[in-house]
Amino acid sequence: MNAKVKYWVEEIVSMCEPNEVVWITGSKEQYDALYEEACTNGELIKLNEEKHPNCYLHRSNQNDVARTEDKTFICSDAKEDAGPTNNWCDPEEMYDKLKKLYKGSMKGKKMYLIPFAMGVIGSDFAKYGIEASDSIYVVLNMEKMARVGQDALDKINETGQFVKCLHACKDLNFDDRYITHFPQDDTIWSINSAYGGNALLSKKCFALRIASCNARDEGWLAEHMLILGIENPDGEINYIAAAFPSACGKTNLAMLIPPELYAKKGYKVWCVGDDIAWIRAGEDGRLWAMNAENGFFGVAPGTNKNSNPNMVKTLESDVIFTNVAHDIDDNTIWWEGLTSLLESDRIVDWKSEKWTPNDGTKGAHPNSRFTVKAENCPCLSKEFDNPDGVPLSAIVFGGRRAKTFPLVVQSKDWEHGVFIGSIMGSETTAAATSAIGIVRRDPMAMLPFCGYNMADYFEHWLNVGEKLTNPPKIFNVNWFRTDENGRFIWPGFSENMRVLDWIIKRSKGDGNAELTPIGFIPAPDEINIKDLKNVTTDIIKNLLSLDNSLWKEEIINIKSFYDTFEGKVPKSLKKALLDLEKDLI
Ligand code: SAT
Ligand code: MN
Repeated sequence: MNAKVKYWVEEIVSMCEPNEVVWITGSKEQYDALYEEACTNGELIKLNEEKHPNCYLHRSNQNDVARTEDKTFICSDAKEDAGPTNNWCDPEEMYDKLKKLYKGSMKGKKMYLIPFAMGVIGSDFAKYGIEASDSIYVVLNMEKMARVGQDALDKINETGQFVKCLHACKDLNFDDRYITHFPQDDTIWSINSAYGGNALLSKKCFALRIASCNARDEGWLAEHMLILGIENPDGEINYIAAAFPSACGKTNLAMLIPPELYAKKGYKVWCVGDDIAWIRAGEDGRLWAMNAENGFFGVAPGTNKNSNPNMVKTLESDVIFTNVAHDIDDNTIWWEGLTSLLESDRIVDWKSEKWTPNDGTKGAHPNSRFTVKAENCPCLSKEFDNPDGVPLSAIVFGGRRAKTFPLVVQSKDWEHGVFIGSIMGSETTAAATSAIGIVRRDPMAMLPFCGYNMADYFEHWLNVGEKLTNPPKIFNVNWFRTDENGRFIWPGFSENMRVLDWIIKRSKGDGNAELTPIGFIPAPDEINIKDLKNVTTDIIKNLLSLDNSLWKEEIINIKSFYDTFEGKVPKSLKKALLDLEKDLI
């Protein structure tokens, strides 16, 4: 074993004092035994083998159902390096505090050591980590989400380079919950939570927070983005990476099935990833993107045959469901929106209590999730395992905005695209434990995930663009505009293909657009609405319109957000904001 690995393991073992240390090798026998143990101790419930082959239900502690951003810290040496959007603590102080919490925390328990790769093992893009955890649930989820096992460990032993991830459920005490990152040490310490983004440390903690710091130092981008490929009738595939905040439909968009109008002509959409893209400049002057993960940890409610038929197929077998409702009669699962009709009195809700749809509460937790390997997905891109990733034609930003942002807008150039990304805002969802439905600024959908000062992050984006001779075009979309009754105007889901079609056209220099204060907006007849019920040209015009008075309010809000960076926001972005203000008059 590499000396660095050995040293780290000795250190955490002597601190946590587990009864036993178990290396996860990736063997089927080992996983089978762990599933059996988890079913025996109640951590998992084995579901109906006929209806849900090899699927399991997990219920988390009721105080532990979403990411806890107020308990998430970036412990960089200097406070300024974490920036105003992150909680910061001095690294020594945090290490000292947490050492006391970890001390003896695994007494009587096993410590599992999970070696994993982010990205294709052996790729120049890939990075490696080891997560130590006292949770079988974490082991079994990690097996689906990352490339886990001996091959990853061999790479780590070769180089001695790995992100050191320590996770302990301890007693899930909310007051002593900490999700902490030490970028200067490539270290993550998480304690007292077993929830997804808090406990599957490969995901947001490593692949975004730590990786964004690595990316800053090494000249690439670690982004909260899906990646999809659109194949046209000639067989040409154009790739798009798109950033949306948690629970805004990234997974559905990544697995989109083109509406009949397009499908008949031979259009297809291929999914490369649904959450995390690592993006680098290629020698050809383009940007190349790779999915850092190996599986999907998606929001269950709302997923169904209409919203995401590919995901329904993906979920046919080999899934861990977390906090969904349980039909105890035939031992199957249910969530809001899965099927409409529910013969009930046989359902227990995510809290394991008897439940009917008339109870006025939710059967599945709004942030209930499924964990499944990407290989289950029927529309998985053939490039999924390509060690070079895929070349990007377009980058798309998007938030959940009832009023301000138009259906789609193209930035004037890369720099303006970075500006558009930096002023993103979105109404909050159940993915984090905070108030829901409030607009918060969420640049590049990275607000909770950027491991360093976001003003430096904007600068980094500008620098990356400067080196590209053939940069992707940058767009912003908003599927969520509502009418006076609060109903969504745009049908969304597969119909989003119509917007992506325009985006691809524009990335090739085709298509008509009008220059507005916030960028190029399609001429109304540029969005194909053929066969689309209830969407007229007038509705498209409305969806593409800008309300100057709302935008003026928006600018005040953006200004005060920029101000929180105390002068560090790059000059060119501040100028773009002033230009926007002027142009709106
Ligand atoms: O909980 S996760 O961070 O893994 C999912 C999400 O919030 O996007
Ligand atoms: Mn996400």
